[in-house]
Amino acid sequence: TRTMTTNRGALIVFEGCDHSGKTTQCNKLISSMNEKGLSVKSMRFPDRTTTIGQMISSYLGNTCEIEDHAVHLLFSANRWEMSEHEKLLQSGTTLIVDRYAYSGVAFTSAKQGFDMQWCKQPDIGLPKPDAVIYLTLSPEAAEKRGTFGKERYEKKEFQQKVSENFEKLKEDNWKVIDADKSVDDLHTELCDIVCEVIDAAQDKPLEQLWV
Ligand code: NYM
Repeated sequence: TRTMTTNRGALIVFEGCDHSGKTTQCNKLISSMNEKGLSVKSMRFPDRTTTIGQMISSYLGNTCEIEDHAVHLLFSANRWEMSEHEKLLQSGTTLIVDRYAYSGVAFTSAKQGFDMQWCKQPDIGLPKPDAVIYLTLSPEAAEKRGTFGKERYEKKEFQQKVSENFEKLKEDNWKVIDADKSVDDLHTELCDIVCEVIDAAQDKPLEQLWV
């Protein structure tokens, strides 16, 4: 006899440099998938609504200083405190996530004296994304989209190091997408990819990150 099981949802992460359109595209995906009646939920990291998230937000806004190792661990802790969302995945909800552990590693290891292996350590064992959609944009194209904001890390040289680090983190679950196109064209492209990922994830067990 066949037991009735609900197909699990997919864990889909968006990464990319500033101005690549991650947040815009995540929001558009959520609304169009909701319209289709699919069960989806958005998440973003850092999640600034928790106690840990508020500390991170003050750090990013330069209203407080936190030692570099310590803040790296806070970003990771902020993901672990959301890991109960694995239950949502198992019950059939797809999660669209704006940044994840890859940002954690790419940003911290852009600082002096941090090696990538150390940076990965605290996130080992988190739910592993079924796909990482990495939006790329040349520095020239990014610049046309506006100036950097006032938050920590929003400097051209630092961002350059960050994108080099993202390149080193690519694994076979990554899909590299050129973001230098209109919002609507990119959205159409991403809808197709996301649907494929959801289909493919259904019968696969959820894995653990960097294990
Ligand atoms: N960031 C984000 C990190 O340094 N480590 C992390 O683990 C994560 C998830 O926070 N410049 C950095 C990247 C961004 C900043 O992100 C805030 P956003 O998407 O602008 O709110």
